[in-house]
Amino acid sequence: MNDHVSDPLLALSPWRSPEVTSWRRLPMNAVDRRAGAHSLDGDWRFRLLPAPDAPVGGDWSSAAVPGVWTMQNVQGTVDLPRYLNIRMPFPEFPPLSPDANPTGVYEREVDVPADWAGRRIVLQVGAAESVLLVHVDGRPVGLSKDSRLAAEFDVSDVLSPGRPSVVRLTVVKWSDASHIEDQDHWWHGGITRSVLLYATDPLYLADVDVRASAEGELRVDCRVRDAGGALPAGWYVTGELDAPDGPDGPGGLTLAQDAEFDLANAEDDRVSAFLGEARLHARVPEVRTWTAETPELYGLTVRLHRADGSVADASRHRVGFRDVTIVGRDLLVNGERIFVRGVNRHDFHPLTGRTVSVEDMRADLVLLKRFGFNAIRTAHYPNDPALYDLADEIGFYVVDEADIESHDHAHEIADDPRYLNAFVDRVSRMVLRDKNHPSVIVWSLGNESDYGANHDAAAGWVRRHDPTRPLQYEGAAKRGWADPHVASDIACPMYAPLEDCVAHALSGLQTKPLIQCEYSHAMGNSNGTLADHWAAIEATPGLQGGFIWEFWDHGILQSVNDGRPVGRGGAGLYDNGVTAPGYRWAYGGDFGETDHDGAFIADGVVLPDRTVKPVMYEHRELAAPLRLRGFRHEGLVLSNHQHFRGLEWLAGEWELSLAHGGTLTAAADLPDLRPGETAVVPLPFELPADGGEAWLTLRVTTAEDLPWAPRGTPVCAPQVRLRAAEPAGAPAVSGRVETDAEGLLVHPLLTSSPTLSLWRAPTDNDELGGMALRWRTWGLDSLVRKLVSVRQEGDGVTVLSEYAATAGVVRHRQVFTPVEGGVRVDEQAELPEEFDDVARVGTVFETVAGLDLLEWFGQGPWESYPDRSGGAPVGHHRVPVDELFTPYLRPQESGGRHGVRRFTLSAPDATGLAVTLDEPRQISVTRYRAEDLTAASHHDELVPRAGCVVHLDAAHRGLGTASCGPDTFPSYLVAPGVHRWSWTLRVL
Ligand code: IPT
Repeated sequence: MNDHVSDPLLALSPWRSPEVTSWRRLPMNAVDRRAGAHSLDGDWRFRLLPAPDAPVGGDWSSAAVPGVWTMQNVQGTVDLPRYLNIRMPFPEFPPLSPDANPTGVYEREVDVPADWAGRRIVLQVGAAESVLLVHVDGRPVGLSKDSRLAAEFDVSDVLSPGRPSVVRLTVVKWSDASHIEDQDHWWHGGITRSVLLYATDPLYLADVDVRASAEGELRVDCRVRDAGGALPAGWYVTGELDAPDGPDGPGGLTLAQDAEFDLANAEDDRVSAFLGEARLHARVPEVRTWTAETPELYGLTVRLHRADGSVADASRHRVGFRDVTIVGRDLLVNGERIFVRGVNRHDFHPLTGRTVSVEDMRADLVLLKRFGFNAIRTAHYPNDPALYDLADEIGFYVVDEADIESHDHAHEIADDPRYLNAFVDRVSRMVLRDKNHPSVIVWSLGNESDYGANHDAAAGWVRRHDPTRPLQYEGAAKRGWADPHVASDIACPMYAPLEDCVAHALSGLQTKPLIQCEYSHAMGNSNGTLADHWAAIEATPGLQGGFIWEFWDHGILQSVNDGRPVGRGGAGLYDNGVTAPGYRWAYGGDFGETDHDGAFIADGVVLPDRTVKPVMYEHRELAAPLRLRGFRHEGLVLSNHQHFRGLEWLAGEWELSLAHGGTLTAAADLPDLRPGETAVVPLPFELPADGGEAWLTLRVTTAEDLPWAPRGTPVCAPQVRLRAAEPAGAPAVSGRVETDAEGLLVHPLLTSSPTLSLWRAPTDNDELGGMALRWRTWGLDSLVRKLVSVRQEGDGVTVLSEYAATAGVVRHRQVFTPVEGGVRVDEQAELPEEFDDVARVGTVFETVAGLDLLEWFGQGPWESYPDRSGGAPVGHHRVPVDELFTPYLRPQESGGRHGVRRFTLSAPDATGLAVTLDEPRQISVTRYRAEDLTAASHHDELVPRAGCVVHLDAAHRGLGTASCGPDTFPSYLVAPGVHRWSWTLRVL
């Protein structure tokens, strides 16, 4: 095995040959062989070579399989994770790759169970990137590309039961295939999914294709093969269908072989006896249909019998009866127009890179389900096979995407005939693997690869093979959302401005459903205007939703000390998104790369440890299955906003929050409503005459234990205002206020007096959208205050000052008036016209240490901003100061609370301060100054201050999504001109 030149697998340099997609790889199929298989997972001998044709000399170390070597501290490994979005990590043009090409050689002894003698033995490698070469005892067995799908090889001839053999898997990192695996995530190298051996009878089920319609039609096509070539006479298949309640429940069926199909085959002289095809057929009475809301799964066992009736092979499937159709410009599931509340999901883990366990995937889906998501796009490649089982079971619509992204060389590759085979190979193998999953409702040809003949070829294959599902491809849709002649049945743009989507839907020209494949980029503190998007989607026929980009922040847990990924052992080193001292969430540039795309890899709705970002609460509310509206003071309108089910799975509790009173609760009886129905219910409370502003919330939870949520899990909290706030009278003047020589307020609880703030630590959107650059250019990050005058007027003090920036001067006035127990502050700032879009206009001050609890009346309890506040109901909230802040990977503006009317900051002995605002305002209370956050690139660099940094904003800019996509809407911008705000500070 040391003579590489004579090894045909190496001699042909397959890593430089896009035409070669595999050699001796078995056809992809949907027969699940995991049960009864012999796992080869565990530690393998490992060598990292500098190139695929380098000699395999020297010492072996060991590496975990599955696992990428870039995440393991394998002895001698110098190849670390690397993050680049679009640009390739090497300069070679397709199909070339660099000569310096890390190549992992994995080896281990394999003992085949003795009772496998005489059986057909198959080696399955779950996934390896990007070229896999397989040898057994030095003999070439096969090769495969297509890094996110399994490769199977028949090893019956090279493995003998009872005699140990050496299996070698050589994984070449860079190849022609890397150019079509240029997705926006970390580059790694290794084997990312399980390796196993399984055995079958020589007579075996080569594939099973299940079609199950919402009308209860079940058709199962079986492909039968024999290792000897010719099929033995007399074989037949049978099937058994268990109803969703299990094999002992009612409604099971026995499926017989379809004689008409056999007859048609027998009469068709193109069909030889060699072609083992059989069909099972049944019509299921009173079928329980599958939807994401009602994931009803039947169990199916297909058995292949020999002529004597004995079973040669069997295959288990779960069947969901459902239809997907496009009618006009609507995507329908079982005839109903659905909303797609989707997210893009990568296979990602902060300790393993790409290897995800079933428990990990279940945790992802359970979380998404709890936060109202009903759809996943498997960006940008077929995800781990278990993900689809879980989606079937928990209930998600899946857009299944092929592993094709040629971003950096998209235009060259889309029409390059050398890559034609690879495109068709990747798309067809995905379809062959995943076709039986009811969750998969749409196929996607890949991502960001321009549009060319190679796509049309793949589309042609899919349309012929699976006419039961629509097909989408953003690159094709780019040529025109209404163009009927492209390889996309859905207009699936990315980051399209909302107004363009609405205009298209209203234009009369729309021909296809409009479902954005990516929108609302979740990088850092983001997802502004999500509520506006959903208001428009729900109000505009032709718009059906989209997939938020994306689920994960792909931070890798890294030891700051040695700069290496921590790897599998790091489980206890993070909690609630925060890493232990000495560790951090690494992003692009943290592994010594000079060329990288920084924190653009951290753009998910969850932090790397799956801690939810505040946008998740917003999403949960926007997806509420139950809606609430006020009705002419006479009652409330409740509506069932689901597509397929009633409200029986939900329980409710009314909550009345009074601004000047407490919170009252009462049990809620939810009406019996079918989807789309509404009911008027009486007000559950007599509204007390006093108490001020009043809000009624319906706290909706799960009524029973569900596979994805225990009973009592919050589902939504729709809210209506029952009474507006009365304008407050001016408090009586009392006492005196003290200012210093600079006109700054002197107060025993403040360590830094209230001054004007126009700056926030730029969010990723502010930075990448160019706003932060403008603010810096204007000098808003380094305002210089100059006192103009201090005047004692009556009992108060009026302070005029100027805040000089590079590009203009902001005149500021503070009027301090002593009131009972404190001071009232009336402020005014005049922004010159040049400052036509600033981050905030407001007050900042700092408190003494020890005031560690924030209690407020306003929106909450989680973080909210002017254009991301839909999921934060108004009420009385209390949160420790240290928990107000969201640790976005790259430190930035965080911790804001919207619509706050008043708050207290207190010590455990209830002393502290109270602030009342003139109207609902944006505030934040954190341990960091904006400049602390601006200066840091990771959280481990931040030193929390002992006191609190408090911002009260007259106006605060929306967050938008400008790091990739539209900025916030004009109504959420902070305009120039005069801003006025008032607040009262009292000592508790
Ligand atoms: C789009 C990509 O499809 C996705 O992988 C990711 O990179 C996302 O953007 C941004 O995070 S492509 C972009 C050029 C619009």
